[in-house]
This record gives sequence, C-alpha cells and structure tokens, in this order.
Amino acid sequence: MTDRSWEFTQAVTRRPGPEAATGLRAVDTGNPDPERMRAQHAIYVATLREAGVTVTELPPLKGFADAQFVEDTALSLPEGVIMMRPGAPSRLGEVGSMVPALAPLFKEVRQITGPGHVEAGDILFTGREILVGLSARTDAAGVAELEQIVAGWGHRLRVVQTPPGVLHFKTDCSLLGTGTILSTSRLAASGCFTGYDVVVVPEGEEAAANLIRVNALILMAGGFPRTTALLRGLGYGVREVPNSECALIDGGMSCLSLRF
Ligand code: CIR
Repeated sequence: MTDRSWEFTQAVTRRPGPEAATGLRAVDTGNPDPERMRAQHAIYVATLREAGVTVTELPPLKGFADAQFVEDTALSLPEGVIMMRPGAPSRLGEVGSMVPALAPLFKEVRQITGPGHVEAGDILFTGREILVGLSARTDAAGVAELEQIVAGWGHRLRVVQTPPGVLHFKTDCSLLGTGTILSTSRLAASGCFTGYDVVVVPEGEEAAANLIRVNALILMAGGFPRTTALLRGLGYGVREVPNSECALIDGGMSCLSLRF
C-alpha cells in the first residue's frame, strides 16, 4: 500500500488514428478533427514527459475509434496490472491489444473474465483504497470479480455510485495529492469522499474535474480558468493541455494514459 499513488515513473499512451472522428459520445456536438487531436495528444505526451515519466507510445489501433483512451482497458497497481472488460461493446476488443504492450512492464497480469464489466475510468486508486463507481459501463458483477483480485493483493475496495448521466466515476473526480480529491459538487454531495480533503470544482467548470496528478505536476484540460487559478492558489504546479478534440468524444486527461 502506498499513500503517494500520484507518483509515477512510467506511462503508456496510444496515438489517436483517423477513426477517432467516430468515437463514442453521449451528446453529439460534432466530430473531432483527427489531425488536431493528434497534435493535442502530442502535447499531452510531452507534458507527461515533463512530469518525469517514461512514456511508451503505442500506434493507433485500426478498427477502434476510442482506443486512445487506454486508461479504460487496464487498472495498474503496485502489485500488477488488471485487464478490464469494457461495458461498451465496441471497446471490448481493445483489451487484447494492450496485453502484449503491458505484460513486459508489470510483475503480474490479471484479467476480468466476465460476465461482468468494468472500465478503469470508473476506478480511483487513492493510495489508501480503491473506489469503484457503478455506471452504465461498470456493473456489480464486474466489480465483484475485481474485488477478488485486489483483495488478494491486500487492497480495500469500496463501491460507490457514478452520478447518473456521467460517463465514468473519474469524469467527476481526481486525486490531487495524498488524501486530497478534486470533485464536482454533484459527486461530493453523495458523501463518497468522507475522510478525504475535498476541493470542489467551480460551478460551470465541471469538465475540469478529470485531471491527473503526475509527480510534481497537474495536467488539466485547457479552458477552465477558475479551476486553474484555484489549484495554482493552493500551490499546485498546473499545466494546461489543449483537449478540445477528445472532449467532443467524452475523453479527458486521465483517459489518455495508463500511469504506473
Ligand atoms: C467512450 O465513450 O468510451 C470514449 N468516447 C471516452 C472514454 C473516456 N474515458 C474515460 O473517461 N476514462
């Protein structure tokens, strides 16, 4: 068990391909521009490197429009990696392609075999426990299978609820540091962060809640000036990464990498 679960030495990312234009989305506000998405993705990867991690970049995965959101396919823990079983049928096939990339990097590789589903966008490892939000993508059967695996590694798992209409649990929250969570007010109101220090995202900037703390830096999507000012005022080192294209298909900072 580590309390500094925001410290990382490595990350895995996958470059978006031309098919990213057709990625899944809850509300259609237009297709992302794959060329611009690639350019923004390159800035994201460069910022991860600035934060001090070694990044393994995988090539685009043909036939999978959402494959750049590698986070959803695997949960990385100090003991090993657990391959997920996405609840979105079009994303199930992404998992197999991640195994050969991840296996050499982890001591152990485990697998959610089903029939349940879990996407790691619904999982927040705070260092002291693993919070899993039930959602349209993550169900009780999947969480039960996950719990068996992580309990074997000595982790406590707590089941919580992803707010209705929100894609993933981590769409609405992030780990800012040891014992400190950034959350939307709608999620914080559920009481799931009792015992943590909670920083609430300013109203109207809810989409800023999905950020990543990587060593001394916070990577957050650009365009949320009040959240940026709030976090800088609290003493965090913040880097804004342009994310307009992934945002069109419901993707944020955490989805774009697997960190360990
Ligand atoms: C999806 O709907 O699966 C993708 N378009 C977005 C996935 C975002 N992933 C995440 O929040 N962890």
